[in-house]
Amino acid sequence: MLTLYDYLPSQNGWKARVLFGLLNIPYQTRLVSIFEGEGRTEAFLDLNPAGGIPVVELEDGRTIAESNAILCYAAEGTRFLPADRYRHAKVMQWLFFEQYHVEPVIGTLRYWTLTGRLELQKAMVEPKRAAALRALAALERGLRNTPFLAGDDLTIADIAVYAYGHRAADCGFDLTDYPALTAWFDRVREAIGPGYPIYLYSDDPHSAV
Ligand SMILES: N[C@@H](CCC(=O)N[C@@H](CS)C(=O)NCC(=O)O)C(=O)O
Repeated sequence: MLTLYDYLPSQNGWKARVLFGLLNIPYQTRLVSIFEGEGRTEAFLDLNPAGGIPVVELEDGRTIAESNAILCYAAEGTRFLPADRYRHAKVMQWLFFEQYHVEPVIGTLRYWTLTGRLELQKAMVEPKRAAALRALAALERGLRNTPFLAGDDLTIADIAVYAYGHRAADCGFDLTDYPALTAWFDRVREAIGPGYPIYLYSDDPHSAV
C-alpha cells in the first residue's frame, strides 16, 4: 500500500488525498509535524531532500515528492491525465502555472494570514497580493471559454489549481468580480464530490507564531 506523508492543513497534501479518493487508491497516512521541525530531520530529508510534504512512498520504498508530481504519477493512464498530446500539455501548462502563480502566492498568503505571520512578512505582503490578483485574473480569462482547465472534463490540473485557488477568500480576496472562476469552483466542487475536508492551521497549536 502507498504511504502518504501529509500535514492536514496543507492544500498540497489535499490534492493527493482528493486524487487517491477519486481513483480509489488505497493508502495509509503518516502525519508529519512540520511546525515542530519533523520535515527537517535526517529521516524525512531522506524521503524528500526539500523537506516538504506531501511525499508518497511506494510499496518498495521509493518516494515521490512535489504534489503535482504525485498527481501525475497517480493519474497516469486515467481520465485525469489525458494521453492526447495537446490536452496532456494543457494539463502540464496549468500544473506549472499553479506552482509559480498560485501555490507560492495564494498558498503563502493564506499561510501567513491563518497563522498570524502577516506582520512578520510585512514587506512581502503587497507584492504577493499583487501577484495573487494577476493569478486570479489569468484564471478568470483562462476559464471564460472552457468548463475545466484542460477541456470538457476534470483533470489533475483542476485539482491542483483549485486546491489553493479556491481558498483565496482565506486571505481576504473578494471574488465577486470573477464569475468564470467562481463558476469553475462550483464545477470542480461538484466533480470531486464530498469527503475531502479543508483543515485550518488553527487545528494545529504548533502552527501559531
Ligand atoms: N512545491 C511543493 C511544496 C511543498 C511544501 O512546501 N509543503 C509545505 C506544506 S504546504 C511543507 O511541508 N512545509 C514545511 C517545510 O518545508 O518544512 C509541493 O507542491 O508539494
